[in-house]
Amino acid sequence: STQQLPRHKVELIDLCIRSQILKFGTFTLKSGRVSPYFFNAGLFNTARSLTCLAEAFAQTLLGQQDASAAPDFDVVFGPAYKGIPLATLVCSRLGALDDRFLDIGYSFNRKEKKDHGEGGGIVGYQLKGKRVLIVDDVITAGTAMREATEIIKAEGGILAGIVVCLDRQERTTDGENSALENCRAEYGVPVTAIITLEDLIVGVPDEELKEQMRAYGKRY
Ligand code: OMP
Repeated sequence: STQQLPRHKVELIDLCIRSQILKFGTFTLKSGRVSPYFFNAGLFNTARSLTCLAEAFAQTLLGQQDASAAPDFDVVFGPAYKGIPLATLVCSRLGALDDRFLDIGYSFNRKEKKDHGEGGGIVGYQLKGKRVLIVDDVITAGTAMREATEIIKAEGGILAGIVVCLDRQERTTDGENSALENCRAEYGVPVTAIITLEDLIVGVPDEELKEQMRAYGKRY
């Protein structure tokens, strides 16, 4: 049962099922793997779902910050496109919950570089010399995360941590570890997920779907 999961996880998983943010069927992923489930964060598109998501991100983040110290990051960075509303949401919610976060910034990259107006590849808080927390929707093979860390590096930012909404817990083709574990080892910063495939399997009520997800998790 879901009793073993913290409340913010249970509420998020329930919402994802109700709003079909979590879908079941046959989906080809960016990596080419064919999955029985897909998580579409673009469907966090109402006040109700954003409120639930903000709470889940904030609980996850506050749970890993030292309650008596200043935040260990200066900027929340969301990679375009799906990370953009996430960065805004997380930045705003942290500031509302805790005064110590009122001066953190948020920013995102442009997919197309702009050469007029203010120019530059980053919209929002500039990353140069700043400790940057990445927020994103899903980690599968870690390709999107690699791109995000390269943007931060190119802008002179210092990677401080990564939080994703869902860790699909997939191993890379050549190894034992998941993409998230590889990120942790390679970047040497805290890398966490609000929910994992394991959590989804606990939270999904349908036995047949649970079994399909378990089998997929075993294979990849
Ligand atoms: P990697 O770059 O392989 O880690 O895949 C992460 C990206 O895949 C996410 O940022 C999404 O764009 C997309 N994705 C989903 O949105 N939901 C899923 O359930 C699976 C994927 C995916 O293609 O792996």
